[in-house]
Amino acid sequence: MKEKNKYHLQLVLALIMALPFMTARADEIADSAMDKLWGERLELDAGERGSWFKQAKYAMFIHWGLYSELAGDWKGKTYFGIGEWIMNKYLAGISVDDYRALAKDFNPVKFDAKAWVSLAKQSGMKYIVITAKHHDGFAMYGSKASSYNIVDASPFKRDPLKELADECRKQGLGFGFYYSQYQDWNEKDAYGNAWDFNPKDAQFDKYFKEKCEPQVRELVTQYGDLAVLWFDTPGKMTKEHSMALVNLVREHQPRCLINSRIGNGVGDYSSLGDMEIPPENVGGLWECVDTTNNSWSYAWYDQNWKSTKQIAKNVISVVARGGTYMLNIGPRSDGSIPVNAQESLLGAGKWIKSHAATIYGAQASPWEKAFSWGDVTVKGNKLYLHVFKWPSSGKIYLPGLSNSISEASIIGLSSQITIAKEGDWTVVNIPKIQPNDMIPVIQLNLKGELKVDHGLAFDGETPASLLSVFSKTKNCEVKQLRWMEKFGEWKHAEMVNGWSESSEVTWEVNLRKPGKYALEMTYSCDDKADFSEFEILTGLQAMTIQALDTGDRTPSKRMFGRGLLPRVRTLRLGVVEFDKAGKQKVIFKTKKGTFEGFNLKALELKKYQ
Ligand code: FHN
Repeated sequence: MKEKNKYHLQLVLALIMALPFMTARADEIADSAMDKLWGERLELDAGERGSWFKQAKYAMFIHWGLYSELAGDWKGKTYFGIGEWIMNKYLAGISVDDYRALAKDFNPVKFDAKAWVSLAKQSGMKYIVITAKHHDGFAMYGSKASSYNIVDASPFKRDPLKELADECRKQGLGFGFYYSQYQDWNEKDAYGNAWDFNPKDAQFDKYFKEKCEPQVRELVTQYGDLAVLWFDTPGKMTKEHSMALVNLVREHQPRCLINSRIGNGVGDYSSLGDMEIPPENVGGLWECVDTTNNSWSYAWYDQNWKSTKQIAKNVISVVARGGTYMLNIGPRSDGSIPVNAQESLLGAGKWIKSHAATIYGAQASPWEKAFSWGDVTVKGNKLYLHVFKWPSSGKIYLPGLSNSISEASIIGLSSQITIAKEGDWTVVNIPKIQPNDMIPVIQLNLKGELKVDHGLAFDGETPASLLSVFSKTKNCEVKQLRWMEKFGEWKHAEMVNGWSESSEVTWEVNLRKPGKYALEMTYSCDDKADFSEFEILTGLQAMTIQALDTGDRTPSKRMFGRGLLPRVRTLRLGVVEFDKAGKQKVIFKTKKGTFEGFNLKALELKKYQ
């Protein structure tokens, strides 16, 4: 008994001694785990106020601030990742004094509100959201609430956001502000800066009342009608704080929409994770935010520009899942916009304008997921099949469509299209050679009310992804894994994990024709799960396969010593044979080994050739 008490005392003492370190660690985790700061994915709906948002579908996001001047470099060193975080201790860790000094040289002489708005407009975007204040705390507009702003602290002296707001109105685009309400690295009383300030001394309410609220009041009262107030990283904001901002916006801008990153579930629409295009249809009012390259703000080394086709595809994919795509540009500190971004945006804009009906106001695909050849949007009785990969067979197979088709055409072209029925499959016969359009769109006019069986299907010609999100799981679960390969640049994948000896994942797939097919697996795996065995039951087969280590790391240096860095790869598992068409089960079961550390993204059925 005595021994036990002594042991308890030692344990308590050890815990007390470890407490400061544990707390410091908790702070670090809190401000590094950006994805945790987003909050949960919510299904939100703004009712009638959201109707313009449902029509708009495509917007421009702009990250522009003092960080644009550094462009990813500090004192001769390049910090790879998202440029607007360069001040943070996870990148250069710049002191408040050193960072504030940047304002003296911020002089965007090439800034041209008219050209920026024209770019957005010609790109097919319907509104612009720009950083009024990012986490660095510097206001990019003339703020009376803090002299740390572009008019008072920089040689530029002008208010570029006023010029942009006016120009948007002139050119008929919506306008909105990004405002970082919780993190302000310039303020000791706000959150985020644990390298200059002690987070334990922060009096958040003081910062909130003296800077955050007054600045949001300026934004909602001095820039005319706003389409959107875009808040970010709500972290541990209380509901009272979130509501105070909501009320402020509502009082002065009753039609303005607020995104979910206001926190506490009080926004009008949901912002999914950064750079996240979901694999399944998502309900409610939502957006996907993404960038033209990798960093949000300008970074000199970041040349990973999305192509014209990639941008158009992303717009289509987001609309086909039911959302709005807000695509970011990072202008340089002189106000110029990188030409590569401009070219791709304008190219995509040209395509969007000539296919406007398939995007603006269009609804999500009734199949609720993409096909490997492309994706579908809907308007009234019209289906729009956007063909990303033109099938050389000259056939597109649509599963489970009950309607008959009164008219079929390729938008903007006079090519011949015929329709045939093969059981519950609709066969769209198209020219074997892709018409002269970056992404051709086939329009099908339907008779009667749209009715689709949206279950998984495999046409035997184009690959079918049996994604984990579309499976039924037993003794395991589908979870979204998020990781960054460069700081702040998020990757997302829904994976099955939490395996045990009795885990089972089942998909039901509608097969168009019997035959032999190749089966592949997309997964990630660490060395602990290396060699573990799984059984796949489908068609005439019972196949045993072995997982190979893909090189997953936990904790990973790239995740700042926390979290997992998955290395996703695709492995060809073998050949499977089906002796009949129609709905079949594909069952994936654990068999032998240590399964923890194995993440299954999808199985794929492909043509066996
Ligand atoms: O931390 C910010 C980041 O810098 C950028 O502004 C993105 C855009 O969605 N939001 C935060 C991270 O999610």
